[in-house]
Amino acid sequence: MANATAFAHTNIALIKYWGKRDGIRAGLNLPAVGSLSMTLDKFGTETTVTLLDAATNDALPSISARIQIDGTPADEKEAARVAAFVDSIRQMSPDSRREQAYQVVSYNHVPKAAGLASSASAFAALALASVSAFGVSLSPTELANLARMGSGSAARSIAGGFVRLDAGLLDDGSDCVTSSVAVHPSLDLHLVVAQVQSGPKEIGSTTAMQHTRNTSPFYDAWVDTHLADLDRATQALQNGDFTVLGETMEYNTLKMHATLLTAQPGSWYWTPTTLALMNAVRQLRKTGVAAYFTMDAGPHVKVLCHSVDAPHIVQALRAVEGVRSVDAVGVGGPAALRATLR
Ligand code: 2P0
Repeated sequence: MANATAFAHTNIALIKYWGKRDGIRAGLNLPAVGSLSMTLDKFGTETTVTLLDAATNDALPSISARIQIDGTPADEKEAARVAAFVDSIRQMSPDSRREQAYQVVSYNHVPKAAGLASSASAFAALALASVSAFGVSLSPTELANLARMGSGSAARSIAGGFVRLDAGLLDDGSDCVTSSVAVHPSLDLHLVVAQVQSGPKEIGSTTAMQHTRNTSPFYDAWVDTHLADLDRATQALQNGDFTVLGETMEYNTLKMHATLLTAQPGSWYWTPTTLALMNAVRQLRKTGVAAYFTMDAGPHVKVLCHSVDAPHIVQALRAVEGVRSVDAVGVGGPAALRATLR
């Protein structure tokens, strides 16, 4: 048996991916809009892909038994999604591994399916572990494209640091690529992540963004105004303009959530605690603390700030009723292999 283990950090979009474009080849999972993210040092996913000999494979009762997430067999839907992704990589193997059975064992160091972007780190780690186990050699750009086919946000968890994903225009996806954004040295950025008490989310982001696209009258405006946000935020990151970065980030997340609120039927990921946290951040700003919020497909609130302000912000957000935990998180590095035994 051979195995490969990879770790990928999760990332949070400062400028959001929300909506897919139809390509001739829908399997490419091409976004309708670009995005810009910060990789998080504390959170991520570790995934091991093990190639199985025939006897071990025969002893495993089902596809779910071959795909384990956080110590338990994946449910059927998750297992099918993971297996389809790994199968597509296995087919690229240069040798007899094209036929080989495998097992996937994955641990999330981030709350799964609750809006903290575990699918980003999950598919980035899975892509890297799979190409290594099956002997497929890819450039970092090709690896990011591959990860995107598993989950759009996963493309941004390959390179580490601050990553921009351009949507591109071509149907073959060849201009939908990631690039690293060099952050101005004066911006020592942290993200304060306030987790709100909640269960698994009711609508997955893939379903929610399709529903929005199909039914919200605001969706076209979201797409039409998005590139201006992406360019403004990218330049602010490069120029060290924290105010422009923060304001653009907040504006962009509120627009994203507005498309979901105005879908038919409308929906929202926020709880009363989410709103209380948004108010708390605006209150902090009134007292001179540079802090801006963003929310993804879940109720949690992430606050962009300078590292020097993080402890004060953590303390303020811990006092908000309904908050489960608050962590200050720095900038994470690239996805990397942990071990490859042959
Ligand atoms: C993002 N989100 O840019 C946005 C903001 C959620 C809100 O990427 O369908 O799980 O697998 O490509 O990557 C979540 O969507 O969607 C996401 P798929 P994904 O981080």
